[in-house]
Amino acid sequence: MASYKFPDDFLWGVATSSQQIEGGRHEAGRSESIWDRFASIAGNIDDGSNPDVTCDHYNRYREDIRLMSDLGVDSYRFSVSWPRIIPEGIGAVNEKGLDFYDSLVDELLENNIKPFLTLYHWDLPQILQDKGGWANRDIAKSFIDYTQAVVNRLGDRVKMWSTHNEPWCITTLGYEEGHHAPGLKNPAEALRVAHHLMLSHGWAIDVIRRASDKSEVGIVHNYCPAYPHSDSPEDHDAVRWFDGFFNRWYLEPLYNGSYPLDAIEDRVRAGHLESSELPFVEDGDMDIISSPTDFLGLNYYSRTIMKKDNSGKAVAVPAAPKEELTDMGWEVFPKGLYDSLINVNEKYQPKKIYIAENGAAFSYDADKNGEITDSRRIAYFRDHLMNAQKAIKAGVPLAGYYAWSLLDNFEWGFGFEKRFGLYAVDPDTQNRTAKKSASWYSGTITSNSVED
Ligand code: GCO
Repeated sequence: MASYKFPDDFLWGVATSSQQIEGGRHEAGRSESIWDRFASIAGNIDDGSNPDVTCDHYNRYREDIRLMSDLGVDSYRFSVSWPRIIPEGIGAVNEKGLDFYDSLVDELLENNIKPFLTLYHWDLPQILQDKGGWANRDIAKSFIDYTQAVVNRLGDRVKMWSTHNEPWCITTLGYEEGHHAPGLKNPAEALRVAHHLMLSHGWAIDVIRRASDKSEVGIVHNYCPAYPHSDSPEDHDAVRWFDGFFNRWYLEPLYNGSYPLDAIEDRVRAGHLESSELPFVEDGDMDIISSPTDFLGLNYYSRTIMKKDNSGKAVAVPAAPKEELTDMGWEVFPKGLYDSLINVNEKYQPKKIYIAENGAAFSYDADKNGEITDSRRIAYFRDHLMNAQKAIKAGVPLAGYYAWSLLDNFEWGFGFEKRFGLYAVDPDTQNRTAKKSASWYSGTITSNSVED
């Protein structure tokens, strides 16, 4: 049995997001978010649920921090709900909304858990969506006022900051494909959204650094490695197309200060752009977007296999029947994490990388003794961590790992049907029940290693 040892200063954590676990929909002046609105429209959430209560973390955060302490985590990645902080989207700061995060951060620090704060994990105030949302460049400026309010209150104690979580999801799922809030299907507008998200990231960096000394600032991207279905030039070009659409559209502005030319041409061919001139880019934007960062947060779940169909369109190929799938239908492919880390490090040389999310949806019920033996989740974590450790050995500056997620929670359009948690949550009683993966993860943290 081989042991995969991690560096002594490696950060072990768990990750959540405000909209998915807080609830407290009407507490302390919180206004409506785009996900509250999206979930209120019949048919948008598979199980007909809504995020009004979710895991009631707003009221149970002390209990949840005790769970984190029991796990022995070094750090907790969470997000702040903009509708709590500036309910009108712009203007007055809601001090009571900040009070919640003030107490949360103090409780974390009292338990020796480093807060890793994401400013935007998808819950835009609806009132700003009514003004065009991220397609409106002014909203990017409003993000700075929101950032200033949060950093002013928490910047003395929070020293790990991510501006955004997964710009690709916000853009493509929310504004292009319509599966996520605000549920729009407008590819041309989606490109404006992507640009304004990245611009707001660039603007926010200095705001955070000025108000929170000795902080690390970065952004979190959900990286998906693509592999060709065959060795044909067509399938390799399908991989190029996907990588440009999913990864490089965000990482090249971030690290190279320019959009990938091949992906721009793809968008022109698709009719999403009239020409390779990007109308939403103003002078100086790309310098702002590529402002130096201290880390890249990388979320990894699975890979995609690509080919060209008969019409020449790049399409994803379903995983072979023999492959293991999670309840999300995603192939379990641990080597994809290694490949992702190597690819990103070779192409962009981030100062530091955190795996800001990695985990799997597998549904297990408790047995007659109340035990939840989620063996497939344990195997998923083990195999991905082995690949993460191999990447460190290969020279990748990987500094931490955040398991997604602490709790079974509101999985966006799937509602509560998809369970990613180390702890199960009973929706009626809100009782938390540790799954076997929780004790496994705790043992991994203690030993700072994984055994195959
Ligand atoms: C994401 C989001 C999380 C999801 C998780 C499982 O990566 O999509 O950051 O909010 O819940 O990844 O899909």
